[in-house]
Amino acid sequence: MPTTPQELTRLHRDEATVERVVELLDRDGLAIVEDYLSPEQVAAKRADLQRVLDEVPTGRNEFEGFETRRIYALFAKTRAFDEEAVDPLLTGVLDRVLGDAQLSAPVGISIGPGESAQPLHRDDAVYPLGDPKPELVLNTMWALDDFTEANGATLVAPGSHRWSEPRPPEQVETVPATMPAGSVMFFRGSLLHGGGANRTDRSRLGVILHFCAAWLRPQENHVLGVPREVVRELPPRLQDLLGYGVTGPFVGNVDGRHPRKYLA
Ligand SMILES: O=C(O)CCC(=O)C(=O)O
Repeated sequence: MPTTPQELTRLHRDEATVERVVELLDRDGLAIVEDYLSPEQVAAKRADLQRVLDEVPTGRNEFEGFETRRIYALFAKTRAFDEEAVDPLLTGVLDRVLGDAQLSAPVGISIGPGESAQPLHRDDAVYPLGDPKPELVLNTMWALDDFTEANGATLVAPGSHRWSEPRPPEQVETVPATMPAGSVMFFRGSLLHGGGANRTDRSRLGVILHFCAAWLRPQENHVLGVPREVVRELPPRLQDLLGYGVTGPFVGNVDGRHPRKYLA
């Protein structure tokens, strides 16, 4: 039976296998794994992202959020998510859902006090292919604060990845994806969701590591956004994910060669 909005299934990290996560992604469009990061990891990541957030302006429109700060070009600015981008559970799920994949839009998101709810959207809607689409996008939200109903936990519409027809906004039932700091939520590109309103006096920090199929143009152009001298120092798998990979025999080549040759 599919889950009702009120009862999102939450896995503990010990029971979070690739199979279980994919099963929930198929059933609900999302899968929450609680306490995936330790409190020490959360504290270290928060501290480093805070350093970056101090320099970041608030958003320019309703979608970015006028009270929300976003860290774009994340891998140019922090090393805090290098390990998570190549995490075995994540890459196992990516293999199953997208096949060969790359980072598309990695962003730190700090929803400030007084922010209103973000318009609901599907992450795969940036690709003008009509619905239903093939599997193009898989997203993960890493909670660095407790995500609560009051502070802007992501609002999700469980099951919306399977709707055959669009529904008017007033017929879309959402539920806040509440989870403790250190948890990660996987969600399909076809799942309707959006940042929640923050009615507290503190900001809510999360990081999205958002992936697309490796043959598709990513939302953010990392090859320009992350300096080559930074990418050169990263492990090969992360270099791949940032656009220095080839998929199929030719997609991504540079002058007939593997793009990694240009990092040397
Ligand atoms: O911050 C959130 O909870 C979700 C943000 C989001 O979906 C987006 O910015 O595309």
